[in-house]
Amino acid sequence: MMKEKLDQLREEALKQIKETDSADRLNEIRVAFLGKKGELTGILKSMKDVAPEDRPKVGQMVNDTRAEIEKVLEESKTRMESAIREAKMKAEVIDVTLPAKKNKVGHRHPNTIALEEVERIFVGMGYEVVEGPEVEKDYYNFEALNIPADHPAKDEQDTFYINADLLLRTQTSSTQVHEMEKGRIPIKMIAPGRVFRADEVDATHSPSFHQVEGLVVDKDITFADLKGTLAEFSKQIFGPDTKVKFRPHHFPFTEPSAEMDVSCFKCGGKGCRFCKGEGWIEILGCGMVHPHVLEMSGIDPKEYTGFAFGVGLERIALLKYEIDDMRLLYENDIRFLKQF
Ligand code: 2NM
Repeated sequence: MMKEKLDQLREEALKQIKETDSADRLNEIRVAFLGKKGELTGILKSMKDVAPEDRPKVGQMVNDTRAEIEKVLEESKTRMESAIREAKMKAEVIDVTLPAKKNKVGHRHPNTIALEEVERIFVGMGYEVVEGPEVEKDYYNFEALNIPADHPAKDEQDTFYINADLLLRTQTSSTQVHEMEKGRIPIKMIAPGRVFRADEVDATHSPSFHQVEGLVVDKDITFADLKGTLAEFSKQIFGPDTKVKFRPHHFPFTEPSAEMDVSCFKCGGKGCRFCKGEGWIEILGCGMVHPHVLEMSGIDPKEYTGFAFGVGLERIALLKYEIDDMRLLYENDIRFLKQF
C-alpha cells in the first residue's frame, strides 16, 4: 500500500522532470515533491498509520524515493546547463585572431625624463645622487648658505615657513650643506628634488618646482673645472655643438658667481623665435663655493675649494621638449604626457 503510493509518486515526479526543459519548472517540481509541504513529506507524516514493526522498512523506502528524485533532478539540471552553454557557444563567435586590448600603463613625466637624463650625465662623470628633506631648518636653507637675515629670499612673501625655525626648502643646496658637514672629501654630488617658493602660478612660475644642484669640493678645484664640467653637461643634454657663455652674477653662497647661457639649440646661435633673437638661452646659476660657506660646514677654505651650480628641472624640460607653459607640466593629462 505504502510502496504503491511511493512508486506512483516517483513515477509522477520522474515524468514531470522528463517533460520539462526549464530550470524554473525543475525547481517547482522539487518544491512540489520534496519541499516542506510537498508530497513526500505528506507521506512521511502518514507514517503514524504504519505498523511500528514496518516503520524502518517504510522509512527506508521513503528515503530511497527521495534520493532517486533528487538524483534525477540534479542530472536534469546539469543536462540543461550544458545545453544552454553549448547553445551559447554556438551563437557566440570568438575571433581569436583579434589583437588583444592594450594595457594603459601611463607615461613618464617630462620632468622625470629630464631628471633621468641629467642624472645619467653626472653619474657618468662620477657624481653621486643625494636626496635630502623637503622640510628644512632655517639654518640649512639660509644661514649655512651665507644668506643674511635681511635677504629678500627670506621674506615670508617668498618662503613657506612652518614656524620660526622650520620651512619648506627654497633650494636643494640645504642637502649639499648636510653633505659638507659629514666632512668626507672629495665631494662630487648632485642634489635633485622638489623646492618651494611662495610664487603665483603662471606660465613660468609655480609654488613648487624641481631643482638639480651640483657640488664639487676637493683640493685645487678652480673655475676652469666648473666651466669644463658645465660645458660637457650642456653638450650632452642639448647637443654636441652647444656652446656655453658665462655672465657675472651674484649669489650669496658663491664667489665669484655667474649665470650660464647655452647657444640656442634651435638656430645654433644665429637668433630665432625660440631664443627671442638672442642666440643664447639662460640655463643655470653657478660659482665657486664661498669660503665662508665651506668654513661654516667645517671645511677649511685654505685647504679646499669647490664649485656649485643650480638648474631648474622644469626649465630644462620646457626647453628640451619645447613646452611653452609650465602649468602643462602639473596637469598630468595623459594626452600631454604621452608626447614626450
Ligand atoms: C645655484 C647657483 C650657484 C649652490 C651652492 C651650493 C652650496 F651648497 F655649495 F653652497 N649648492 N648649490 C649654487 C650655486 C646654486 O643655484 C642657482
